[in-house]
Amino acid sequence: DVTREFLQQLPKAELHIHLEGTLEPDLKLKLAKKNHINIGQNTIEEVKKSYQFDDLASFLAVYYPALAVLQTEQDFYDLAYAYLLKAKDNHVRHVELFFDPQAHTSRGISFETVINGFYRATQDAKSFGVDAQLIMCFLRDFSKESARQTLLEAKKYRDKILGIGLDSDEHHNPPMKFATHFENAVSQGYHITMHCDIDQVDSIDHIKQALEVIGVERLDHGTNIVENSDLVDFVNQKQIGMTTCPKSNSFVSADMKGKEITDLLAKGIEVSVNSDDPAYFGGYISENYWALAEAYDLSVDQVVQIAKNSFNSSWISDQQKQNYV
Ligand code: ES4
Ligand code: ZN
Repeated sequence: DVTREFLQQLPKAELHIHLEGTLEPDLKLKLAKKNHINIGQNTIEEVKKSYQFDDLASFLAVYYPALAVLQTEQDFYDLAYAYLLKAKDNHVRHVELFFDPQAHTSRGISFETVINGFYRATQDAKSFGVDAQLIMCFLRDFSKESARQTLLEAKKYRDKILGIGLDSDEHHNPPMKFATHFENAVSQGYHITMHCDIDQVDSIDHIKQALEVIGVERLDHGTNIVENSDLVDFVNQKQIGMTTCPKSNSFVSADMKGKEITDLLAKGIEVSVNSDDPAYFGGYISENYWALAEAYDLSVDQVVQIAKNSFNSSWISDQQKQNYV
């Protein structure tokens, strides 16, 4: 039977998690105090009470301002290191971590401070068996010019960044806004992926742009493809990985989209299960597997397939994949 324990011990890859979304209330308060930043709350209970959101926009309005507590390279290190210990606990063998440099450079923190802190933590995680890589995301509600500058700044750290993604507020910010930057990223040898969040006003259009024009290798969320059988066929044939996040879905919409996730899985699509912003959405990766498995009565074969998909759609080398699948 599929139990919480089984899911925790199952070796997994995590492909959709935002480092900024792993900032737990206790570290948030600790950093606020150290850096003399007033975040409006003084206790863990107050911080948790401020987590009131029911859609993407209301979530992001809570999420981004609080990042002000991150100031020094050590702060970024501590944030990533705390997550990587949790990854180890969850038997995550390989993780591809999103980070949002513009959420920090826009408030006067240097790109160098951010990347050096995060990268050093990924190197230290090797000692306890977690292989960690970084995916730099553009904030899609920022300008094209800001994204261009961010990609330029990343050049100096090319060997420390595995891929480029796109996140934040999707409404009125279609993939095509950043098409030239993704083309540039591919020419620099980065892998590419992007968020196509659930139930957006223009979900199908955005997914088409991401898949057919920009040529992403994965879709983050993207479950609205179920509305369009041509897109389902496309994703299946091209083996596009889909990184789904059940607990996140439950927060920003009415349900975890388990029907969509299990339908796509049954069709043979490389669906994985991930935690998105676990400090905000109530659980790390094993809890996301459990939420889906419990609600949809998944079999051992199904959850093992999801874990295999997570390695297969990851950007580790084919040789490294042999160790896991
Ligand atoms: C995010 Cl749930 C979600 N959607 C888009 N961008 C994000 N960044 C962090 N969490
Ligand atoms: Zn996400």
